[in-house]
Amino acid sequence: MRIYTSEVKPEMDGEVVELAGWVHSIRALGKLIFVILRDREGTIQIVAPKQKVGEELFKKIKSLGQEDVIKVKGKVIANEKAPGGVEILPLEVEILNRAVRPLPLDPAEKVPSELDTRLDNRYLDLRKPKIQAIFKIRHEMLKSVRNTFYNEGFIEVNTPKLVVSCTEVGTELFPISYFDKEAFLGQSPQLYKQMLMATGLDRVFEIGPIFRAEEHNTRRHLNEAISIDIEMAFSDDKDAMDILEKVIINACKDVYENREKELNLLGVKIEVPEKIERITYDEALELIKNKVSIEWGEDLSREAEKALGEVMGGYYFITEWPTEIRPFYTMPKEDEPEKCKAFDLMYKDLELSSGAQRIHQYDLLVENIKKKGLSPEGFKYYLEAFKYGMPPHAGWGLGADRFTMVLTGMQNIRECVLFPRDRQRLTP
Ligand code: AMO
Repeated sequence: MRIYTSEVKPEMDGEVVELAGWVHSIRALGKLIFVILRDREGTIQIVAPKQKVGEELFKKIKSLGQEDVIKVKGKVIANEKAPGGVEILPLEVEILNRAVRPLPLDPAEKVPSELDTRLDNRYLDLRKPKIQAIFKIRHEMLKSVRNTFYNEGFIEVNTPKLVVSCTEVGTELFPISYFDKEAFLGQSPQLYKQMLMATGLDRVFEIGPIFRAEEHNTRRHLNEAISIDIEMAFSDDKDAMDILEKVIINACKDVYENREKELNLLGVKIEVPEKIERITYDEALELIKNKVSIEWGEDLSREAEKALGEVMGGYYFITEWPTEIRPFYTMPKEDEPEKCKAFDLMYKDLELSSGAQRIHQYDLLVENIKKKGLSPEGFKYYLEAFKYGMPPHAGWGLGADRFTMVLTGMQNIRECVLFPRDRQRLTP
């Protein structure tokens, strides 16, 4: 049975094992060949002395080149001098497939490549242990997030991505032709997750793509991103923040505890917060007033986010935003309607999540849609759900790609997506 390179231990000295993977590197020194075999879990040294493996097998091994795919049956040899204290003496080698050389990029990373070249040849780039580490951490985070949702009684749902109306003001939609109708790619599951609150499903979550026709090219924006979304009934903004806090803390803890190897490969030290501080929008303006001046009611500029990130460090919430600059579905505060029950979760200067308690009253919602210059007619089916018994509810959307950036210490969001979509890139 095939095992991973990481499973081969010095204690197994003398045992015969079966391994499969790629030729990471090969070195022939006269009558001795060293092959480094790489699989998902690491690398191992295969040592083939001509005298021991015989003429035929020696010739076969000598014919190998970088990134050929091979299967090896061999004897485990404990050797203190070998990397990992163990090496393999090959008994049988099967060449499963040859790689064309020269390679467009070097997975052994002896020759570094630019991000664009790496993304053009992503399947090769993804063979690098460091790059795989990013996706193993991303996987650990998603697993942890799902576990927290299961433990908190959330039901996983999937909502349509082919839609007719917009949800998030300020972001552009991708139009598509849908037979004889105009349709768009969904920019957020917002309307659907809210409609589900009228069903009694009570607490739902969805992990799925959001599409945003952002024109600008930044290190934190994609045109297709993965959003972790929740909606919870009989709840307010504080309840939603409590769940988000648990999701973040548990994910940090799980990555810290289960992905030490990957974090070390990336040279990242992870912060596991005990609690996430909550400051109001007013307090945020106060904290940065000596560096950046923001008029009350304006959104935070990039400079303001940077200044605030320096003061706050780590994770923090900004609450009680001006109602004017939040989406139509956001619940205003009862006592100060110019402020609303919306929040953002930040990591330093990076926005990771937005959420709010929502308006659950039909009339108020229609009024707000009109106030934002939108047409209630465009929201007909959504609005219907508010007529026949809609409970109070709240929720949020957390950017999975941005959260991965934080957990892996990456500075560019493209590093955290297998095949990123940005202003210039639609392939591979
Ligand atoms: P918002 O538009 O703030 O809120 O999006 C929520 C989170 O999704 C991530 N995100 C993105 N990540 C990468 N590239 C993008 N272009 C991009 N756009 C958004 C961010 C962001 O914080 N409906 C609300 C959520 C809610 O209230 O439940 C919404 O979509 O991390």
